Parts: sequence; structure tokens; C-alpha cells
Amino acid sequence: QRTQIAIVGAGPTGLLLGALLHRAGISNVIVERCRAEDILARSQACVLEDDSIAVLNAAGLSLGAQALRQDSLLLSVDGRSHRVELARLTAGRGLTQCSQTELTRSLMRARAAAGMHTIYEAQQVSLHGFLGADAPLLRYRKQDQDHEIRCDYIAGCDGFHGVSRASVPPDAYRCYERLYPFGWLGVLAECPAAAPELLLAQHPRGFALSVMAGPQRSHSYIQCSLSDRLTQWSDTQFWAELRRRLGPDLGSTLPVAPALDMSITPLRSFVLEPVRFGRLLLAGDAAHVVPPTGAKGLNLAATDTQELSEALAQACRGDHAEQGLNNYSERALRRTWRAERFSWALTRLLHSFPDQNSFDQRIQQAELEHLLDSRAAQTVLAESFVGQPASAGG
Ligand code: RFL
Repeated sequence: QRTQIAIVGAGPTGLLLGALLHRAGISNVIVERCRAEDILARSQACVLEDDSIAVLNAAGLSLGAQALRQDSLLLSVDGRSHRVELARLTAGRGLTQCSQTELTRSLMRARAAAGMHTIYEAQQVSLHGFLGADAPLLRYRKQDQDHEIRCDYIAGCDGFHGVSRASVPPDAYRCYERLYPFGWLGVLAECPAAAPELLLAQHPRGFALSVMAGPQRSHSYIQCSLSDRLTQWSDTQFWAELRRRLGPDLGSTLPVAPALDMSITPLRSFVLEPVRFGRLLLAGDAAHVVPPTGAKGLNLAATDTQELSEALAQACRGDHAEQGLNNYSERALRRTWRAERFSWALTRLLHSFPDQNSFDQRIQQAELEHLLDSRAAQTVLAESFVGQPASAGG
């Protein structure tokens, strides 16, 4: 088989890149390890910047009624909630809440409707020849048969545990990583979130977050210990703990419903430098991971795919050849480190760290008070959340 771009991974990054390339007239094939149903069984919150919505629209996707755009967010500090007016502080920019599952489903459907090729359940995917001058090769096994795809470029969109990064010689890159001493226990339920807006809560018992995932669905998360197991938590215990952390303002009216899904996620920051290796380009979680506190993961993926699709289209058409690809790594990393800084700072501000002493706690309290009292500090927070317009280099 021959295609222009072979994409590894049918998560949101791979699917979005495929859709953008298709729109630019570039042929692509996605090779994915899992079944489509398994990918859709993963449930995660999804909060998107206006620029990410624009990338989805450019890919021909409209989120419709499942997406809820808000001009503000709520910050609950020790049981008291405060509204941060995002749009007023950032000349009209806001955040859209939706479901990552529904977003992925829409991308899959559009891909199938356009006749684009996705190979699910591909085993033993391996990448060859991407550092050489010749066309690289993707090999995989399916139904006891070996297959090959020859292409011009490979896009590694296979997430943090994928094969793409693992195929690069270790002396060709550097990794920067931080693991956090806690995780998030998450519940997806058929009930509204604690508030219409994205809600982030700091509390001495730990962080909490509540977000809409459709008109009648919500994701809720509470900080938990890394040693916690799902068997230790019932729905009732989860809602009681969330209610406690939200305090009287929002806890007393918290809607609850049986959990449709419950999961525990460790929190991690990770950056790979560079993200281009000859004819292999990495995007999304394959290249960088942020703790979800700042809701930046998919937003980074959206900008990665936008820039990468343009650079790949340019290279495939032969005009100015690889100019865009040559710049891809540097531009992506500048954006990534900004998002990493924000996600790290917000995680530090809103979580309880097990090794925190009383001095650290007072500093955290002072920082939160400063944020609630200062319009300038709230503007900085709002700008980081909604993202800066592409023209500002954000
Ligand atoms: P994914 O979603 O991991 O998909 C990668 C795909 O590659 C496949 N794969 C392989 N295929 C073939 N061969 C192999 N050897 C392969 N190895 C892996 C996998 O099966 C999979 O299908 O990465 P992608 O596409 O880059 O997407 C990244 C996003 O999923 C991630 O950034 C977001 O979920 C992060 N995130 C959030 N981002 C936001 O922008 N806003 C949010 O509100 C938000 N909330 C969150 C989040 C992530 C969370 N967790 C789970 C860390 C909330 C949470 C709790």
C-alpha cells in the first residue's frame, strides 16, 4: 500500500490530523492498535479554547448542541466560589466544554463518511527508514498477515505509551518529566456538573474539578492518593467527598447520579525535544503530556495538528519543500513549554501536596488570596486558560 502520510494512532490527534490533511488534498492512512469501540470507551473531560474550535471547524467538524461555550469559570477556594470573567478579561475569549468521546466519535464518523482509510486492530506496528532519505515504511500485522505501508512521512500520534517515540534512537532526543505525588479519581455521570461553568476547587482535603460533558452529562474529579484503588471508592463516597471539597456554596446543590465510568489517573508533565526526526513527526500526547488541571492537552494537540498539516501539505506539494517542517519542532516546543508552565503552576496552586509544610501552605493561601483580589492576576490566569490568539505567537 502507498499513501502520502501514514498516521500512527486514531486518538483525537491522529483523527484530527487526518481530517485536516484530507481537506488539503493529502492522502493519509491511520494505523491504530485498538478497536474503534475501545477508543470510544475512554471517557475524559474536554475543555477547548476558541482557537481549537476553529481548528475543528477547519477540519469540517462542528460540535453542535453537545458543546457548551462559557464566558467565565468558577474558582472555589476553601468552600467559597468566585467567578473569573474570562471574556471580560480577554476581549471576548471563552472556553467550550464538551466530551472527548463525542469529539472522537464525530471525527471517526466524518472520516468514514469521506472514505478515508483507518486500519483498526493493527498489531506489532513498527516504523522503518524515517531517518534516511528514502520513503519510510510502516509495518503491522493484522489477522495473521504482515502488511506494509510506504509513505512520504509518518505522523506519530500514538499518545504517551505509543511506538513512535520508542522507535527513535535514544541519543536523538531529550525528555523532561515530572510525576506528581497524587492522582485524580474521575467519575462520568448522567447529571449536570456542579455549575454551568468549568469549576476548579482548592480545598485542604484536596483539589476537585467539575465540568459538563454534554447537555446532561458531567465529569467530576477529585485529587486522590496514588495508592488509591477503584475498589476502595463507591459512588456515594465519591459524591460525599466532592460535596465536602466544594463547601456550602456549591456542595449543597451538587447534582449526583450513578457513575457511568470511574477511573484513576496519575498526573504527569512530560516534554520531548525535538519532535521531528527526519520523516517522522510527533504530535499530541506522543510529544508532550500536561497534568489536566489547565485543560491544555487537546488544545496543544489541536495546534500541533494545524501546523503539522500545513507543513506536511507544503512538503508533499513540493513548494518550498520542507520549510514548514523545519520550523515545526521549534514552534511546537515554544507553545508546549508555555502550556507546561501554566499546567504545572495551576496544579501546584490548587492541589494539596503530601510533603507540604505549614510555610508552604501559607504561601499557597497567600497566592490564592492575591489571585482573588487582583484583577491583573486574574487576567494572567484568564489569558492562560483561553489561550492567546495565534497571531500573538501563543
Ligand atoms: P491518545 O488519546 O492517547 O490516543 C493515542 C492513540 O494511539 C493508539 N496507539 C497505537 N496505535 C498503533 N500502534 C501503537 N503501538 C499504538 N500505541 C498507542 C492508542 O490506542 C490511542 O488510540 O493521544 P492523543 O490522540 O494525542 O490525544 C491526547 C488527548 O487524549 C489528551 O491530551 C487529553 O485527553 C488531555 N485531557 C484534556 N485535554 C484538554 O484539552 N482539555 C481537558 O479538559 C482535558 N481533560 C485530559 C483531561 C486528560 C485526562 N487524563 C486521562 C490524563 C482529563 C483527564 C483526566
